[in-house]
Amino acid sequence: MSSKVSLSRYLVEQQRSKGKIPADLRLLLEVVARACKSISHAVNKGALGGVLGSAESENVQGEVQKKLDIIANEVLLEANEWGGHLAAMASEEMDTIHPVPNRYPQGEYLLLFDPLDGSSNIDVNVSIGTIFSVLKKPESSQGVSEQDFLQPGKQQVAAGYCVYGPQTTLVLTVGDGVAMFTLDREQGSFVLTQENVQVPADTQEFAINMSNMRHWDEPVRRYIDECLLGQEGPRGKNFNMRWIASMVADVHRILTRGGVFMYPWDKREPHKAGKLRLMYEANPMSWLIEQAGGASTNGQQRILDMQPTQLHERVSVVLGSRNEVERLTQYHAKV
Ligand code: P6P
Repeated sequence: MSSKVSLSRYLVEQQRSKGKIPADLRLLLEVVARACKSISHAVNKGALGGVLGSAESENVQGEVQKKLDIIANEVLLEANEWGGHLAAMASEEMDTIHPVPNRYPQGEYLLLFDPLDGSSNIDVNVSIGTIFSVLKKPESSQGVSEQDFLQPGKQQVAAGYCVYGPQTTLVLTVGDGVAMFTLDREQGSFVLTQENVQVPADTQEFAINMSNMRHWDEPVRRYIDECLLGQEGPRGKNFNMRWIASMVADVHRILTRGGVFMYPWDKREPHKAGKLRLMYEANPMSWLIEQAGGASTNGQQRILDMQPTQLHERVSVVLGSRNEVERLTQYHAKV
């Protein structure tokens, strides 16, 4: 029987034999993984744990918070603030950054997260997840400020998510490809179940919220119209559609079997670049997709090259199978 490789062993090998990550980053990722296990446990309790439903509060995005949004955020804060690896954290659920309290040693990393993405699915038992991104604090910086977080996604040193679905699966990159770890609940540890994940360059599956069709820009309308025309149309093949309304679940499907995911700008709120957040949704997901051979843009520009101006800024997202993303970019260029 082939010996199981645990997340800990994978990270030690990334540190020791590949020199990809320093010990401090390895230890940070171990802590994040343990926090995701705790969140998975809370999610799996569902109604039995009294954790479903609204928290009767709003986050910085003006969205109603679910009880589990707040629980997940607290788990990540408490797990990560004492270890000495971080200078500060930032979360979709918090207005400003959370510096590590002075009573703990300060580290050189910055951790950003969406503690529970897709939370509209919590009460209906559909897959949700935690998304995380790790940056290095600029060495020139004294103390830590929001400005330290405003780095392009290509500066990330680690990125990943944990999807809480039929399995709890942690998906991670430290710049050496993408690896997937499934939670072995009997052992209580994440076990390597796939590495060197590759997104097929072509696909016949798109993911978009079709109810917004009348609000899209012309290039997106053209792309989807052509997909819907199927093999009789200009694409010469039929397409399938999926929309889970949980980015983690949609991206996990694309990493597993290909596809293209779109949440484009639309004219409902023209002042907003898009719905999804750049720093802790689009950037980590874009690095994972690129590390797996896919592509990720805002329709025109590579997302990982974008220079953030605000911690919670939003962005349009087109990511997945490289040839489909490039087709959409061409359609935008022709406008
Ligand atoms: P809509 C979840 O709230 C989220 O941020 C992403 O996970 C998901 O892809 C998207 O919003 C769903 O948005 O408008 O379809 O509900």
